[in-house]
Amino acid sequence: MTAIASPDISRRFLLRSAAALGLVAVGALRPARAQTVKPDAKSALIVVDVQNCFVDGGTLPVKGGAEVVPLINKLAASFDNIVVTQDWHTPGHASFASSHAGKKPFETTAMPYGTQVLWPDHCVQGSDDAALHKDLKLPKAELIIRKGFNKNVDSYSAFVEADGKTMTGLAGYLKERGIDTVFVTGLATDFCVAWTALDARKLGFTTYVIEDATRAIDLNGSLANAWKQMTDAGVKRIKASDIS
Ligand code: VGL
Ligand code: ZN
Repeated sequence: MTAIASPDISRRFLLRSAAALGLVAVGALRPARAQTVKPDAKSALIVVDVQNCFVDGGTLPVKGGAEVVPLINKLAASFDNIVVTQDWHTPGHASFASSHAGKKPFETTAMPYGTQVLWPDHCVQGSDDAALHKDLKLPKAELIIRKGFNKNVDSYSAFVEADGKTMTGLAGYLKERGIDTVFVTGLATDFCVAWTALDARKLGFTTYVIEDATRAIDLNGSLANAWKQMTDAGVKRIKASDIS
């Protein structure tokens, strides 16, 4: 007898093939598991503004702000280079609503460098409010960048003040040390984290934001807007569990 498959066998074969194809199709629809990222000697963790002012009990509390602290402490073990930033305003700073007659916090005003959101008085230089969160444990951090200390100019970004031209020195520091990749964490996602990440991209760094190690203010859609701008600029949005 010649080896011709019986109709029964070929039907079973077809069914099995279809099932296999089905599985492949479902697999293709499932989002690809993000590859883990391994920070190397050219990577730096940037911990933005994890200060008393931005957690409960502070002057400009970010919802859930303190929740980033244990995660950042844990992430720090994966990095050789860690930079910390502090929002560090003069009394009577131009970003404070109290410095503008008739203005209330969370309104805006026109500054020579553009529209400025006006905040409650916060993170005044040398105050307990401006101190780093007491549970932040980053003994290896080698640099603290303070920003927003020019009375008439705000600085959400750790790289460039809000005038768009005054550099803080962070880019030079990182570049002189051969660092080409930054991982941004801290507070707040939609202001200082986003502006720092966007400037990092502009300055040529490969840039990640570790989303669950940030918390947002989310003022009038600012969070969605910040993620759109970051994604469009090539900032990579990852989770702490993506880091090996
Ligand atoms: C920040 C508002 C005002 C921040 C600083 O750290 O995101 N937000 N100053
Ligand atoms: Zn500020």
